[in-house]
Amino acid sequence: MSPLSSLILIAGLALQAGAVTIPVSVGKVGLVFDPNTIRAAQGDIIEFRFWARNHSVVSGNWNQACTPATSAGFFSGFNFPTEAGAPNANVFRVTINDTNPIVFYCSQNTGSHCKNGMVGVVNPAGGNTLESYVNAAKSASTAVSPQVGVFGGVIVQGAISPTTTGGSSTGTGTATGTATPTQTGNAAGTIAAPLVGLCAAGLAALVLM
Ligand SMILES: [Cu+2]
Repeated sequence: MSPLSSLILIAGLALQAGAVTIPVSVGKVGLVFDPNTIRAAQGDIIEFRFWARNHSVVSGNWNQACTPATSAGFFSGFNFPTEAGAPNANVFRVTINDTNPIVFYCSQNTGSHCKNGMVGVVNPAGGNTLESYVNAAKSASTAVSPQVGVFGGVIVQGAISPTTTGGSSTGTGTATGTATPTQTGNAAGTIAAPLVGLCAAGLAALVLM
């Protein structure tokens, strides 16, 4: 590996080490995101974990409550219908690219989730706060879902294991582990192999005697 690519690798690792994943529960206790005010640094990942009912997450326009951001942003789609009692195994992850204030809301209109305060903010600043948006949402007619499907984040399948969430354990866990020997295939191994063979032969000879 060249010194330059080593440096790039080290820089990449340092960046990853600094970034954190921030879990946000969606609808776990009522029509709320928890937490609903988030401080995130550039590179951090917000992981939306969906609970009962059928919620979504849309990045919003600060100037018009419950409507999508006019550029960039993200939308999870309605891909997380969830039964009561445990979170959906799949999550929606959004990487934060800068520290500008972001607002997001749930666009579920059955129950008027956005209007009823199911919103959250990232890095609030100036007049862009949770309170200002919640107040504006109260007079929104309906919440708008982007018509283009999922964007601005990734759906990660099976990110949440039912065994680690502390929910009622009804899982039928089948062990799928296969004990495959790890093959390191290094030079030392290939040199050592004949030696091991010799030792084995010696042992065999001893046993025979
Ligand atoms: Cu909702």
